[in-house]
Amino acid sequence: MEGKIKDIKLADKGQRKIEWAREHMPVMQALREKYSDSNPLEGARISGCLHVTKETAVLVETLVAAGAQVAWSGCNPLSTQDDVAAALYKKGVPIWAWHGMNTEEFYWAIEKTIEQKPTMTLDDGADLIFTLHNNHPDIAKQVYGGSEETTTGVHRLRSMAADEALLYPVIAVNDAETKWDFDNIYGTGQSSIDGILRATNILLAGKNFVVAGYGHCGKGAAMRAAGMGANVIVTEVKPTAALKAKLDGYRVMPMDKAAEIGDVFITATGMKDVIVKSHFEKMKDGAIVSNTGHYDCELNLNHLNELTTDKKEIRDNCIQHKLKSGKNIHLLGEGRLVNLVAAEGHPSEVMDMSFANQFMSMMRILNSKDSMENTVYDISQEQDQEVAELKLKTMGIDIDELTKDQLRYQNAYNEGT
Ligand code: RBV
Repeated sequence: MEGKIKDIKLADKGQRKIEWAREHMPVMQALREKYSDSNPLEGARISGCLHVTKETAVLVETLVAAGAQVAWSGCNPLSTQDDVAAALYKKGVPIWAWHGMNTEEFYWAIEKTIEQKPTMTLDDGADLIFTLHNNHPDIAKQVYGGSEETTTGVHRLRSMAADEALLYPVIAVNDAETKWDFDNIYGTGQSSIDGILRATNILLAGKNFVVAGYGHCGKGAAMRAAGMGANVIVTEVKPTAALKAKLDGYRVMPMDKAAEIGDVFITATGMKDVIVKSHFEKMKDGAIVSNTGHYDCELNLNHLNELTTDKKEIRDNCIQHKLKSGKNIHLLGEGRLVNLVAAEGHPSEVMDMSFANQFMSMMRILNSKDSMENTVYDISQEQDQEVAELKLKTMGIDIDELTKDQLRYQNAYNEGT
């Protein structure tokens, strides 16, 4: 069997987790039922680089049920759930992923998935696409297309497309309404708070909770922290986003000021060096710092380490840094995605829609590969509405439909008062 995981003995536990996720992902179940007889992905070789979670396992199962040949690696060294990886391996999925892999092992795992010479790629953060482009342009040129799950990845791929550096078309799953309005807001919001609480068990009510970045993810974290009684402070660089945060009822100020009064910090910007030495120096004794952005560069950990005289693990995923000044700062999840490192990532119900978009993107690439150009494509309006409609249906919710007369009115320009 091809692959490398931590421990096959964890497979049964992983299997139970996957069953739980499946029950909470009815759209994925509907897709599986629809396509498992006709096998429309027959002959497709899909290499995936995406967090190995119970939800991802449901996506993998669905791709396999539709006929695809799949090879998988994780997209973050600390997000792999070893029991889920073991369950996938036991089912016969070639998978190279374990919790705590180092950087060299991380890229080795991606290389292993490239050995199957993929016809399609499925990324979260674009590390697989980059590795293919940098190390195997010959294989990349044969790839029909790929999809990208997250904001950071899409951002970089759009830069590549602008430089005409893309060797195959990519679909920006992240930018779908049924992805970022749900996964990024409600998924990140809940799971990031979940991660912070599992790592600290602090009371959020009454705390100053600093959110850096008020995009979809920051908005979700702010909303959920406020809902638990925290005083939310937002830091931003974009005027419109700062204004939205202010009108949503939060305090807005520069990080220099927020650093002095924050009890808990979470970065959600996609930018590096959001919290640096001068901020760590200003923080209160006992401050808690975390990140929910894709890469671990938002908190400058070199700076934190330079200020540190002693470190100890206080709880799982919570390291106490004793600073030269005598203060303590607590770092959660090594500055990596706190929701996936200290908790289990986004809940299944939102991943249901994100991964339905992933599945449909694979189908779209296979069906339209001959007409697609080497650029970044958005998900179509039709697909967005289809996913939302399916989700509503599984929730037992009916909605209204426009009448013929209303449809006519919608496009008329000659009717006034
Ligand atoms: N994410 N996946 C999960 N439970 O499988 N949780 C979060 C899961 C994805 C999410 O879609 C986001 O865009 C990405 O992780 C960030 O790397």
